[in-house]
Amino acid sequence: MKKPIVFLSVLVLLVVLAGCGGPSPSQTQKPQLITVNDGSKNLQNGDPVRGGVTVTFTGSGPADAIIRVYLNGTLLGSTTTNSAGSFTWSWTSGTTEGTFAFAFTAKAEELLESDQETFSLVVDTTPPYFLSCSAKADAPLDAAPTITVQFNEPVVIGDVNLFEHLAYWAVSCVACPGGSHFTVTEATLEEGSQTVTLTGKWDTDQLVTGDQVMVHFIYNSLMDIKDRAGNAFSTPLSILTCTVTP
Ligand SMILES: [Ca+2]
Repeated sequence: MKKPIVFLSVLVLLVVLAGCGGPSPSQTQKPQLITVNDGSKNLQNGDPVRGGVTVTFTGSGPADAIIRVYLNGTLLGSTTTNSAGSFTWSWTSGTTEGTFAFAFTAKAEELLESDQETFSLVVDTTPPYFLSCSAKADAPLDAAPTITVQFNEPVVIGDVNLFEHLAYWAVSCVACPGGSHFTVTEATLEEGSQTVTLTGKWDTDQLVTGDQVMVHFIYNSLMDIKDRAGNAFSTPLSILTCTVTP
């Protein structure tokens, strides 16, 4: 006699439980970014961009929803998705360097604002340049002496062969009481694209501690040196002085 009542009770309990489980039905589905483009290429999360560049964010979310855009935690603007759920939103970088952390949320009518879809960009307005050189003493007739030259940041070089051509590199002595002597026989852009190694002649060249040497680099625009954001190297002549260290 009690079986139908137990069965009904279990059924009611199951219905109540089903209504409580799963994600909150009152929150809007989170939007998704599909492409972020700076006008010439697609950007990945964390990529650098130049100043004054318009970045277009394209994404999808629930149809006819409000998309809110936050920058570093503050509401910056909003747009809406169309009936197919697509949205685009643009932002132009300024002269302020640093990391810009964007967060996108969706809000459909009658529902709560969604969780955030995040994307960061690093604004870089400084063109690459040669920061320093370093020279280590070497023993005569030992391995060839080397001098390294460092950019301030990793670079992207269009024509590495031209960049490494000896016509554009020279080393001279500023003050060499120790008798340092260096003729560039090879210029090599190292992995990481921030350091260049200049190699001298192993038999006639030497670097002596305390001497001061000077590296000259002539820029040819066909080398097409840029930083990762796309700022162009533009110094016609770079001169770096370094003291030979032990
Ligand atoms: Ca830069």
